[in-house]
Amino acid sequence: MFKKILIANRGEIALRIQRTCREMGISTVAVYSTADRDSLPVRFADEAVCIGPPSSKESYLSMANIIAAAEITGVDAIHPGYGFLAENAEFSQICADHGIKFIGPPAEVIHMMGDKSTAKDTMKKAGVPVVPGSDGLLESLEHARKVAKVVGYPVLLKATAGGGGKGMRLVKTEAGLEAGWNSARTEAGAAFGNNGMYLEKFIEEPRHIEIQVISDQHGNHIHMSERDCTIQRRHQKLVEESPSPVLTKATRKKMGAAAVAAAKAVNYEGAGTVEFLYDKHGNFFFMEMNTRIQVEHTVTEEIFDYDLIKEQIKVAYGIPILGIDYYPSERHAIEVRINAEDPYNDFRPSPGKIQYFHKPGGHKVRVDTHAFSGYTISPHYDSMIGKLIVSAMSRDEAIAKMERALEEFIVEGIKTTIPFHKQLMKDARFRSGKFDTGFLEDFDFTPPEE
Ligand code: MV4
Repeated sequence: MFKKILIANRGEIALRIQRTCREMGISTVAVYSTADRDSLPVRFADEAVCIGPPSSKESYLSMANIIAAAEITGVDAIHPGYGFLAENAEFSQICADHGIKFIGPPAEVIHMMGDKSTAKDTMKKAGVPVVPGSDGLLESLEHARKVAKVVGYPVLLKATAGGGGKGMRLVKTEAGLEAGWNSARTEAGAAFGNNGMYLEKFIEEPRHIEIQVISDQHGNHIHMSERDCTIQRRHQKLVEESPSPVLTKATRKKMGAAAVAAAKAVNYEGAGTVEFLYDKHGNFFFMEMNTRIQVEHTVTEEIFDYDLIKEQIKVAYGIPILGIDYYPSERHAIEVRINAEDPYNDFRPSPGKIQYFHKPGGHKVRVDTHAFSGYTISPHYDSMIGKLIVSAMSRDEAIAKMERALEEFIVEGIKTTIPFHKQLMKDARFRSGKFDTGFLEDFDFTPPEE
């Protein structure tokens, strides 16, 4: 097994990866910016190397600084976590060139999935359902007009370098196509230095359902069921659960098989997530594939009692996943993201010092966080400060447990999303399980009475 792993990340995920390494007897190297000098991942690491000032660009995104830290400490592998360099094909390649195992897929796979139009074409060829639209990139406005006429309005123009909603335009009628084309292309060019566009029929009131896959280096690919991430705001997930309240056994089976076909088609390696749009008629379509461990991997861990980071490390070392047979779990897990944001002021970031921090506990209540009493949330990084995950034998029981756990969660000194999640757990529509990605657009964000 690897002897030493460098964790090229910070916050809760750095701590999460470190915990598994320790349990596996693997020594850990933390890298940190000067803003994170007093953080828990630095304190608990076997070795820690400062890689720069608070700005991400000069620290957690600096490939030169991270590779230098890896060389100095003599690590066998680098775990990138999520965000930062996790889906950077060049970084995966540089690690390989330095004889350091990148815990994730090879550069070519990351690169291919990062180009959304190419990824979609590859999936279509592999027999994975895709949304009707253009084959490959659009050559001109005229080309877009022709394809839109065939699939029918409304249509979505999407940037091939996009994902997460940037460079995306909804076009309701032919009259709006030219304006949408021009503005999406300009936005994509400025944001990504790539203005390639493709077009799809717009799926109305969809859900976001994704499948966890794991692939080893020997051509074995398995899936670990779905996560429903329909509750999002401006493409930021706030709640994730498994199983999805709407999937039938038959659709779950088909979606799992499609995700495995997707992984096979690209010779995938490591843990990955295949995202699908799920429409109101029960059809599903490939959206994109994330080539990293995701924030919400914990939901899958809780329903299967299975350590996904451990599995990532094992397959990265070359251990096969053969002999594993997954039966559907009987548990229901829900995760809420605890962000340092004011939910009653447009989710505005609320950095600062946490005066008092108390985590909930009890049976099947998990809190993944790097925060503690006296910790200061830096304005330089993501506002997610932790995740609260509960599981039970039914969705209703999981909601009841989540409500109870949220009542025990105390964070003083900064604003957090906790009061919003408390409201959400009481919401009739949320409890019914019948909602789509527009759910939060209609949500009543009136602050609760104290
Ligand atoms: C769509 C769609 C409807 N129809 N594609 C949003 C980000 C990017 N990953 C793709 N997205 C969407 N693609 C078609 N053909 C609706 C969305 C979408 C969305 C998807 C998942 C979760 C939340 C969303 C919020 C708005 C739009």
